[in-house]
Amino acid sequence: MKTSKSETLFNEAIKYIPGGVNSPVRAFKSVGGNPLFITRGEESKIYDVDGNEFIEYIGSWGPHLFGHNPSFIKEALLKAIENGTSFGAPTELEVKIAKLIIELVPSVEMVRMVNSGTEATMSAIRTARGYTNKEKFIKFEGCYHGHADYFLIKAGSGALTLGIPTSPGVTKGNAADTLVADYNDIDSVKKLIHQNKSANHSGKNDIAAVIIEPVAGNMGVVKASNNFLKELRDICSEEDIVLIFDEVMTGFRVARGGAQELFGIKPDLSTFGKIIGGGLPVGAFGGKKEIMEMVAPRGSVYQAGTLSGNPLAMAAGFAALSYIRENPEVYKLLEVKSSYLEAGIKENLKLLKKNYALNRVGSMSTLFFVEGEVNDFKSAVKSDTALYGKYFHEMLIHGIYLAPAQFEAAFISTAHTREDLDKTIKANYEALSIQ
Ligand code: HOZ
Repeated sequence: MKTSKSETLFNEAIKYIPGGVNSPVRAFKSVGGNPLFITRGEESKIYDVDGNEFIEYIGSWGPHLFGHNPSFIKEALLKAIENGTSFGAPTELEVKIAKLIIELVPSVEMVRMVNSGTEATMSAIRTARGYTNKEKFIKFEGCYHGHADYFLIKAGSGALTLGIPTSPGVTKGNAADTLVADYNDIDSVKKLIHQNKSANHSGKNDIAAVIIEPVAGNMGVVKASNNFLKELRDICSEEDIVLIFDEVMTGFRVARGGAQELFGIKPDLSTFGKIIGGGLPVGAFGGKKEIMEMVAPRGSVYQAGTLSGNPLAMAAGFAALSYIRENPEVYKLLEVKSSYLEAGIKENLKLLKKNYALNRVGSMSTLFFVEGEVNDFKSAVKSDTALYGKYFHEMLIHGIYLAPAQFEAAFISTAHTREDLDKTIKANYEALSIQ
């Protein structure tokens, strides 16, 4: 595979951009080698500067539910751009997209648009703090909620991959407000609440929120158990703690109404990103009216952004969400494609006598290079990341582009064809056989 143009660009990039990239995971650091510079995406494929073509399973880390550059999003964008790129003033489309999100996700009664998942999660935490008048919050080891200081404590995704789950630069004060529980372990949550009450000497907790990825995508795909989430919901209600589902990855992806629809559990607040912007930089947070009415200018919790509700981003997002509303069969199609790929890989593993864990929820999946089950952070990090690196490069040579890190998800789109999936299954067999 020719990569000389990507190499030249990367050598240039590292002089001007930290690590040569604008987001760490894409630098290939954990799998070795240099990143490929992409020129174009069309349906299930991307193309790099050296002219290589790949069937890819990142989909810009989730948003491309319909593959790259679908015509209905492109048309919506071209139409919107005729009228200007940004006003910093309200537009009709913001009202329409808010109504649509509320229709698709029943727990959301009011919603605020932001520019990224990180903004969504940090605004949700601030709102929960304002609402409860409490300061601390609980997150789970291995979950990633963006890069606000207080989330970078035992975080997943790039922070985990690069060995900096708790980042330098995070103050002791910030870290002290973040309590960390174990994923899928309700006793660890109960223990933290109990300890917090004892430390307060008041019998009352000082915990504003519990934030969780109901299907974790940032330690690889790990599904929360139904019981665990139900108990979490009950505890939060009993203890006056705001339950936040971080659905930045899962929202509108694992089901029309996100993971909360799959589990049948209503969080108090939800955070979204990715698909909600149809591939443009968008996030949102929303939930119970009573809580969302705390947000300025209706309430006193400050939250703002010039580019929030940007007309181009709203046009792409509205096109994506309208498509989902009008074509509910999208999720059946994704399930058919995803289960086909899963069955093919499982068959390969069987033939090769490798008992690796393959976790899948809808169109998100992770093949962990560890034998046995992966259902929490501790089992996820037992994966052999060096082996994953070899696998990643072998797949690349076979024309399959996966996440350049073990602790991420693979995303399927409706644009992946049977031929794409068969090629992927064949490549998977060959890549696994040489290990
Ligand atoms: N944090 C993203 C993965 N969970 C990666 C973002 C990127 O590199 O674009």
